[in-house]
Amino acid sequence: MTNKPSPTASVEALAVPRVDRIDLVTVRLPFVAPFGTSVYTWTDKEALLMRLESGGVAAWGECVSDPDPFYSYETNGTARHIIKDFLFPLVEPGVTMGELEARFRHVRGHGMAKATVENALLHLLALQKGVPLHALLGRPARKIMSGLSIGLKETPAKLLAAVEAAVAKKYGRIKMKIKKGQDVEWVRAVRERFPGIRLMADANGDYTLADVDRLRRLDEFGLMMIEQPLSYSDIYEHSLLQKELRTAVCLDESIHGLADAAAAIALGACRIINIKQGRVGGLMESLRIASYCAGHGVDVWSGGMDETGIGRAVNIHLQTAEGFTLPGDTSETANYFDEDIVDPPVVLDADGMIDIPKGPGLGVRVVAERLVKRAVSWERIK
Ligand code: OSB
Ligand code: MG
Repeated sequence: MTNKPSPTASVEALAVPRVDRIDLVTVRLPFVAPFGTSVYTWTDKEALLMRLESGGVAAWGECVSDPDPFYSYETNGTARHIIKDFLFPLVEPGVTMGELEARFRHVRGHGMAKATVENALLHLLALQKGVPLHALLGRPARKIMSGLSIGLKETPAKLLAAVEAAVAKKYGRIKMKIKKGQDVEWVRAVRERFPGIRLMADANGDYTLADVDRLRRLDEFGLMMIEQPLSYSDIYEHSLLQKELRTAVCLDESIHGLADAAAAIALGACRIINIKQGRVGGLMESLRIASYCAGHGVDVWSGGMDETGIGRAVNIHLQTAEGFTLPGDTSETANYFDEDIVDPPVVLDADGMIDIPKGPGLGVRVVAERLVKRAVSWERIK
């Protein structure tokens, strides 16, 4: 056993700030193009946002759930319910963030709802202290690797065009969605045209162990990994599959916290983990998982949920943490929205890297007119 310092001790010790006002705002932003996966095709982003106001300072958190339960059981509706009726009553100024997290554990699951509150509070604390979020997490600034997630396309030609545009921008790696019947030949087409790129595939749980022969055919393409090939709720069968594949398995949907990550690693169910801070219940649990993986030789990257600029900025700050060794699903704002609700948008530099937004807190500003334009509901809960 190593004696690693806790990656969250300083964050856990922070006191929950007093909050004067809390609003839940739902926004709907059209995507520039539909985003297709094996489970659903989304045409817009409907996000539940939490706005905290304290002493004239406003801080935001974004819930990564969708309006539907197709990626995760959590939805914007369940998150609103859990936040209003169960989490918000536990938020008491003066208790530590660690104590608040322990209180939240009384609520089983609902990590996305928990993360929304935790992230908004950490954002507020960073603003009050006048430091960037990554510094509040105890991490120095650094450039973040980029990565693009390309949805299912109607034709191989459209897929190749999307990959070509991403290669031109120097994305750190390219992920393509696959599903049963839209896999081997589509990956082959990309690989033949772009032999040298860092490429991976995400199945969003579309296969079963009965498909092992088909999945084994992906081994010849030198993929960095295959993400969540089997069921969204499985760990054990992935351990059987990983033994049959040369390609590394990466788990996304199955990992809801450190205990799942530890179980997956102990079973050999994956060699890589996708951390979505919302899915695992917030930034503190993300830091723990990343640190644990670093100590166990498991690579980690930050997933994305097509977030608005609020959640996207959180994911960028998180990637300064120890353990985030691979490019994540962090791509340019323009890949999703013509106009986001925050400024500045995420852009890649000439090397395909991403700068951390400058300034205290998230380093991005919610633009009031755009928020009003995109808001579909506004509820004051305090
Ligand atoms: O499986 O990683 C996934 C988007 C929505 C739901 C699930 C997933 C995704 C993505 C896109 O792959 C990530 C992003 O670009 O933010
Ligand atoms: Mg995924």
